[in-house]
Amino acid sequence: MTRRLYIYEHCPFCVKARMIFGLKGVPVELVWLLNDNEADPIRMIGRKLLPILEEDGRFMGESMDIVAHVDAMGEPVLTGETNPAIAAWISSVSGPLYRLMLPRVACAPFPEFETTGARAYFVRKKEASTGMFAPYLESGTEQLAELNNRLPSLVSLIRSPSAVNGILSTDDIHLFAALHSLSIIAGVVYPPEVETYRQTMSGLSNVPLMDAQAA
Ligand SMILES: N[C@@H](CCC(=O)N[C@@H](CS)C(=O)NCC(=O)O)C(=O)O
Repeated sequence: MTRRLYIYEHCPFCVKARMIFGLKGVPVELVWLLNDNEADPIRMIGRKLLPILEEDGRFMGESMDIVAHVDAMGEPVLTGETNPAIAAWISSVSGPLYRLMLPRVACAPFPEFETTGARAYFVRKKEASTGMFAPYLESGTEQLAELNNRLPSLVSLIRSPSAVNGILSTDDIHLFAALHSLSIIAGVVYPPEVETYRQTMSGLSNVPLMDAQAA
């Protein structure tokens, strides 16, 4: 069977879809599209939105649909209960997180930005919705302080480094995707429990963090 996952390296929704393949040990071919490639996603699912899973010429969008589809192959692994406090924590950081993350992503050497046109497309599109990137690259200290203030409250929610609630659940998918986005921001201070969790989850899911590109 041909099984391909079309992704952008920086994209948190693509991270979610990637994770389930690693957690399940299901082989998949990763295909990085250029950020300004509108034609291929539109041909596949009618919208310019990644991730997209292709299986023998059939296409599926929506990260959590892909997660559920892959988890249903054989024995499911995401069998644990979810904790509303995890979703609440993620939404409490999402404002400062995406303000600082997107400008840094725009400067990173990811495959989706291999051409100047693809990088310019990203900057143009995201700045139109979030505002200019420059102030958040030059400073952003207020947002960084907000993130660092929020991280300690995650510690008591982590029950195990290999599953936030003790048993793997969709909370791990959403939480690791947020921590993956956070990893491109230099100056974030991870409490030891959070550091161990994000490293363990990166290993288990086979999705590298962006620490090396942090700015
Ligand atoms: N609900 C979708 C959202 C996916 C999404 O927003 N993907 C972004 C990348 S992070 C995208 O492809 N946006 C189009 C663009 O950036 O041009 C999912 O969960 O898969």
